[in-house]
Amino acid sequence: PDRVPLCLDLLPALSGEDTTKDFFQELVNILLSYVCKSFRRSSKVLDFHHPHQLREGLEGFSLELPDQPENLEQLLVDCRDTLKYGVKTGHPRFFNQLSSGLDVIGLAGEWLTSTANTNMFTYEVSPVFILMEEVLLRKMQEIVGWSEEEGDGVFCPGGTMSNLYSVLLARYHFFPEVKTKGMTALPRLILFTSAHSHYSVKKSAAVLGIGSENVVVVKCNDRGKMIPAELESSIITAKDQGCVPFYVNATAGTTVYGAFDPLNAIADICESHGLWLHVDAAWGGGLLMSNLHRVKLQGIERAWSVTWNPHKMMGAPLQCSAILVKKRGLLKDCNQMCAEYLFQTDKHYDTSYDTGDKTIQCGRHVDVFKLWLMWKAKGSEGFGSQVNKCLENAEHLFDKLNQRPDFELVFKSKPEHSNVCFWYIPPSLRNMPPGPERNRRLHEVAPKIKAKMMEQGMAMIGYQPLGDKVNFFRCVFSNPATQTEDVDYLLEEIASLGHD
Ligand code: ABU
Repeated sequence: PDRVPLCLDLLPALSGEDTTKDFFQELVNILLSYVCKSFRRSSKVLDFHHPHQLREGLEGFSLELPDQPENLEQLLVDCRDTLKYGVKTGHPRFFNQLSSGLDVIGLAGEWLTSTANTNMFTYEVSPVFILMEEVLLRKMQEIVGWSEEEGDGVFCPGGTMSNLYSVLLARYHFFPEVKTKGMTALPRLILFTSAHSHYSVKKSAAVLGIGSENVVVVKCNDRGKMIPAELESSIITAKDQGCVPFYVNATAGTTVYGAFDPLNAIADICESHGLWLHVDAAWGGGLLMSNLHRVKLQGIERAWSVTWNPHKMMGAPLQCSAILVKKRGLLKDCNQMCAEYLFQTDKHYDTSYDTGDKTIQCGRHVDVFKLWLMWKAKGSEGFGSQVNKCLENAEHLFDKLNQRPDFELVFKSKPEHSNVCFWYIPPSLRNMPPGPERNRRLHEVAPKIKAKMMEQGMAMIGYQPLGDKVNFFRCVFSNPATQTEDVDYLLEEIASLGHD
């Protein structure tokens, strides 16, 4: 046609094949150009605009939804602009989040997954993906150290949901009547987690009707590890108060410090008090792939459930998060509702593969194919090398910080994970004595540097306060594209933006 094609000219339109192919060819060019730029150090990590600027529309990029269809050319421009104003989380100088990097095979897997556009609830609509999930879960359980008779699990939307599953399952394990009778049938339940653990444990207690006030926050040492003696005394106190402790979350790789709780000591306490031990290894689970670093998770095999996010340290595209459960059958017993329109028991195949009824969702995205494909491409050893490299970068940063008088480490010992926490000390604060005034001013340094960094767009790093520590930077490495030169660049960038 003379006119510019519209979406009505694409498949399923009669003779829509050529237009569809042309459209996709153009789209692939846009995506490939973005992928290549993401790895280029000369390109920006982000092209920052404030929400009101983006909302108002920039250079023809409008978020408003039209009544009349836009043509395909305009849609391609919209696709290009969407990427242009986003953040290149695969850039070697993106240090902002635990999930970073752009794994090419993983991306191919995600593209295929979207193309298949199916649902993980039944074998009849996802035969291959359901079996892939089984294979991946088995492999991960083996790596955790569970026997062949043990182990179940499911991929779900993120670490918070995985942790929610763990609390749900623990409660059901001890009080199966909760499924039908609700919380009124139960005594006052108490769960335990460390001061440095992820906020999702409290959120789970709130969501599940247990109440966030019934989460006991156990003290940590200076390094952010749970103190086992504190855990034990908190359990005893809760029992003395007539409450019923049932669950302990230990963290393998805390969000900010990257600390590993002492799993064996915590498992001993859980065993002696008959409590469910969950290990939140959302961040630290990836270290199980490394022969050098898996020792940091010693004792994880004693957990009753484990959260492990391959979209963090293993570099799988978002989202890819597993909840692994030691006791087989518990997921199903806890969550099954037997909807007859979906989970018919008289199907002509083995319906134990209709895994959807084990989950708290109905429809479920296919999160497994990209990980399965990455595993094929790298092998377990490839993941191990990737993890080792990220931890080498962390050590490089730690060494550099130790050598520089303009930076101060938040904790002085070598990082256990790839988290390195530090302050930049501007010249005006260098000779100030420690105290509230110095803290007040230091608290303002990291946000100001980050704001300038985002405006310039050449790197990105996160900051936060924690406990009695004022705002400090947290640098994390999970992107295998990052090299030591990027680490050096980051420090120079911070020093130049923060110098006063
Ligand atoms: N717990 C989700 C990851 C948070 C982060 O990237 O810092």
